Amino acid sequence: MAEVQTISVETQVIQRQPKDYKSDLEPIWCPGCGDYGVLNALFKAMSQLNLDPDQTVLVSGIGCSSRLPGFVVTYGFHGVHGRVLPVATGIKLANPELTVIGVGGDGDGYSIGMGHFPHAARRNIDITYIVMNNQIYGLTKGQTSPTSTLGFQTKTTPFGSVEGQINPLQLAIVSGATFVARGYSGMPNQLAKIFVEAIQHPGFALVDVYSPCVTFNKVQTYDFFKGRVYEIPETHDPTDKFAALRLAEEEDPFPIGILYRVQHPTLDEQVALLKQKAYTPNPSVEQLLKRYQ
Ligand SMILES: Cc1ncc(C[n+]2csc(CCOP(=O)(O)OP(=O)(O)O)c2C)c(N)n1
Ligand code: SF4
Repeated sequence: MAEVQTISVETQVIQRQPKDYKSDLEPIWCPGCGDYGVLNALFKAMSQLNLDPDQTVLVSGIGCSSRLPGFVVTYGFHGVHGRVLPVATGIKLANPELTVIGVGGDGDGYSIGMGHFPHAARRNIDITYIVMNNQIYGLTKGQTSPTSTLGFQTKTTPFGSVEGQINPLQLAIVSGATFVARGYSGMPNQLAKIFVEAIQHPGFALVDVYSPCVTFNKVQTYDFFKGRVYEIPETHDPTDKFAALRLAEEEDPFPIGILYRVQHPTLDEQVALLKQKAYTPNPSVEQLLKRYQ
């Protein structure tokens, strides 16, 4: 009998640093834009998780914030306005091994993209969705968004907005999202920690980040948030849906951290099971027809 030889192959684990995720493209956001804080926190989180750029995809829509994938050395998909979630869902279903992170603005996600938001949440697709919420449309030079406050004045609402705000955190929770958090780009270390948890979470993870637009939003500025944000205390039970909804209702001060986190089967897991159930090797015509009887 031939002798079995074992060959040991040493695999070297490369620890990537935050700077290793930076692409050659320099961000062209306005100096002081909150999106820089989001990008830097994401670099830190990716480094902590040692994400493999070849196995990671960033998907965005259109807006200042949606430029973000270009600044990171992962795969990227800069799509069309409001379509982050369907594109991200398609990528994850086609290749469940990938880490898929959607990014964009409040206009992109909660206005034109709103039709997709509750459905991605209820399907519990295993993706992370980071919304850079500056409570205004930045790229198109400052119109109201669904998170703009009542009475908010812009060039197109000179007498103040007469439309109420949506609450994306509550909407995500009641729609079935299994991880819901709020971050603030002025608290970058805490934001990086939230990103780490969100990316690791199996299921739909929303991180809504207050990310000030220093050029067009003269109300929700860094000064405004000073003293108006607080870290959610450890005594909060993130599995308690009603406690999470109450926290999401709070304003001034605004709670920052993980509001809600539960575990449910993900869409990609369910689709994999469905494939097993539906698979019949070399089915006969009779077997196929039987399914439709
Ligand atoms: C189908 C379509 N409608 C409208 C636009 C114009 N548009 C581009 S970005 C944008 C909103 C940007 O605001 P937001 O998504 O909040 O991102 P921000 O620029 O503030 O980061 C709009 C309305 C577009 N590009 N495509
Ligand atoms: S317009 Fe606002 S959102 Fe856009 S880059 Fe400038 S500060 Fe950022």
